[in-house]
Order: sequence, then C-alpha cells, then structure tokens
Amino acid sequence: MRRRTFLSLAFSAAAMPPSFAKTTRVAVTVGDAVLATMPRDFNGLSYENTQLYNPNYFSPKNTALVKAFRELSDSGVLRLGGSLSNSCRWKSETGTFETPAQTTIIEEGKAKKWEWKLCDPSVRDHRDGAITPAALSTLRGFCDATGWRVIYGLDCNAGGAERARDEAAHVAAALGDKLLAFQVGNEADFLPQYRRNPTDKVGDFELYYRDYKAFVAAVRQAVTNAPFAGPDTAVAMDWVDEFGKREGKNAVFLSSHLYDMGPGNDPNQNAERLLSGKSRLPDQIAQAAKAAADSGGVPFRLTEVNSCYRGGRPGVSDAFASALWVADMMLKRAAVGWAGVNLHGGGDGIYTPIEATADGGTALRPLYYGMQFAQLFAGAEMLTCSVAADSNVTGYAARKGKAKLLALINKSPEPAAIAQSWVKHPHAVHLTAPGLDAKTGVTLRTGAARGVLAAYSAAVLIGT
Ligand code: BDP
Repeated sequence: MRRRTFLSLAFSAAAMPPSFAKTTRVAVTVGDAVLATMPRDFNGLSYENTQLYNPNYFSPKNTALVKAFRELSDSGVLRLGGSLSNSCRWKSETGTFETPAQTTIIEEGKAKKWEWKLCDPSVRDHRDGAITPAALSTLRGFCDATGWRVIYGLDCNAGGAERARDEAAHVAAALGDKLLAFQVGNEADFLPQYRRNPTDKVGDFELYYRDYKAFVAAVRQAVTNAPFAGPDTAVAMDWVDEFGKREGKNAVFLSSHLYDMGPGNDPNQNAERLLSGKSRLPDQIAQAAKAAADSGGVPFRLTEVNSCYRGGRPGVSDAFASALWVADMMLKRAAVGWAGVNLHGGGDGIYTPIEATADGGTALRPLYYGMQFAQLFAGAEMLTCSVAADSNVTGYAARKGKAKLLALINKSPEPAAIAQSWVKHPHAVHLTAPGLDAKTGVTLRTGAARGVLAAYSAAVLIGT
C-alpha cells in the first residue's frame, strides 16, 4: 500500500456563520497513486452521420461551429454514426451500390426515424441526400481547423461490403491521419439480422462478426492499413469482450454506448434521478475493464453517451442538471482509464451539447459547459481521491505538470463546506447557473477559490 496523504482539516460547527446552518461538510482525501492519465483526445462528440448530407456543416467555413469545437478541445474526437447510419445513402462517382432491399431500408429510415431532429435544418427538411466525396473533403477542412479526428461508422444495414470499400477508400483519402478508426454498424446488437430468434432482444455476436470480417477484408483491399474499432454496441458488453478477444491489438479501441437514464418521454427521468448517480455505469466499468484485459490492453471508448435515450428529456437533458451530470460522468470515466467519451447530439436535439439553430447558427447548451469543465483535466494524471460527505458531492484530483487540480461537484441542494489542504494557493474555475433547470446563464469562469461550494454548482481548484 502506498502512503496516503490525509489532508482534510477538522471542522468546527460553531465557527460556521449562521447562514451556512444547513451547509454540509465535505472532507477530501487525496492519495499519491496515479489511477490513469486522461488522454488529450478524451473529449468527444457524436453525430448522426447523415449530417454529412450537408457538406457545408462540418466545414471550415462554418466558423461558429469550428469555434465551438475548438473551445471544447483542441484535439477532440468526432464520432459519426447513430441510428441514421443504419439507413443512410452513400453516393460517389461509381454510384450508390444499393440493392432494392437496401433502398427500402433507406426510404423507411427517411419516413420513420425521429433522429433527423439531430441534423441541421437543411438535412432535417431534405432527407433525399447522400454522403458524398464533397462532404468528406469539407470534413477534412473542418478537422484541420479544429484539431479533431474522426470515428467513421460504416453502414452494415442499408449498405454492403462493396459500398463500404468505396466509401472507406474516399474517407481514408480525404481524412488521412484525421481518421481515427472505422466502425461497422451502429448498435448492431439491436439489428434484427443478427438475432437468432425474432424474440431475442440482443443479437448473436457470431452473426455480426461474420459481417464485420467481410467489411474489414473488403475495406482493406482498398485501404491496406485501414484502422478499425468496435463493436459500438448499444448494451451488449459481452460482444465487446468477445470482439476484444478476437481482434486484440487489431482494434484501435473497444466501444459501446450508455444512456444513463430511461426514455426521454418518461416523467420519472428527472434531474434528481440524473444527479443520483444511479446507472448501469458500475457494471459497465467492470465489464470494460475485463474486455480491455481480455484483449491484451486495448482501451475502451464510450462512443455514444447521453442522459436519456429517445432524444433526451426536456428540462433535464437541456438544463443545468445535465452540465453537473456530464462533468461528473466524464471525470469518473477518466479516473478508470477509459480512452474517451462521445456525447451524442446534433441539430436541435434536446440533449445536444451544441445546437444547430433554425437560422443556421450555432448555440451552446448547458451540457457543453460541463464538458469544458471536465476538459480542464485533459492530459492530467488522475489520482485517488475520496470524499467524505453526508450529501451528494463528488471529487476528482489530478496532477498536470506542476499544477494540482481538484474538481468538486456539488449535486445536492445544500451548500457544501470543503475541507482540503492538498491544493495550496488555489484559484478556481466555477461552473454555475441560476438554477438546476436553467437553460441560459450557465457560466464557466475563473475566480477566487471559496471554502463553500454553492448548492448545485461545481469548481475546479487549481494550485500547487
Ligand atoms: C441510440 C442511437 C441514436 C439515438 C439514441 C436515442 O444510436 O441515434 O438518437 O439512441 O435514443 O440508440 O436518443
């Protein structure tokens, strides 16, 4: 056991001003052990890949979007996939490669899927487009302007291996070293063609893996060293484990998704629930650790994540509660050594971090500021940190060069008095808003460190 440095200070209730009568006490203990380094490209966003139907969206000329990405991270990861990537059209000078059955899937997707809301107005209202080489070339310009790289989802539902070869060849040529990896299929564990029985909820990995191998082989005929990752499942962590065992270091990373709560149309999915910390996460952390070990050390990336599935819950997923949630959820995953997370969104989706407004502009949602908060830890060594509190406060400690960072996230309705002496001479970056349900007025600001963290607020103490 390494020596632990217990640095909390004792409290005296009598010393507290009366206005802090209901203030809870929080004692922070930081250890010396390094848990993991938060990768510089940890931060990420996830979009429906039909957003590429508009070549002017992910474009260096979309300067407001470039600014939003850059101010989130100078080396982030844009994942293109989502439900619409299972029914999207690709069109190059060679054609669309569609069979009549695949055309039917694309037409059904156009008519029935709600996820078009996650695309900017020009795509949402004109679904007849296709991903084209022109969009890939502007995407490259966007990557150069932002410093971001791309995870590109290939359609194994409305597209076959021939199409994948043509599409991947264009993607690889356009993106070059801005391509982090291809994935095959979005949430293939839920695709009907991989179920042994129609009543099965989740498909059979063997059936998927056959297609996966065929896609990799076809793509590598055109792009010899094409990088792949996967299996990008909705829920099946046993697929992740199996994928890791078979692919090992052939895969850039292992991936799956998580929505912390239930469906967005369920009124029980409220802010209190979101901040309670109850989710599938503890299981997923254990399963991801096993998969990484079984694969010989391939890291795990959460390629799609958000609060509520089916688009998010109004007043929760688009309000300040989501900012506190995302700050906590990102740092928690950084501390267990994950490769990164990609927050799903786009268009004017309820849970989107960055909104594409009706007039073609860009607006930042509360969630965005929570992601910026976590980004302060990019490149830092995460240390053991325990928080003794009688309320819902979480803490994360790290060293970044000579600086010490201590994030404290108060997810409770009472102010929290912080006892710590690990960070010396701190200043602070404060994440605040007028209230938990605030949709505007969210700020992330540098200021003086305070001994008391306001109800529903967070701060990173930075010092020596
Ligand atoms: C995931 C899909 C994504 C959806 C999301 C949701 O990949 O496209 O938008 O669910 O339900 O399964 O919000």
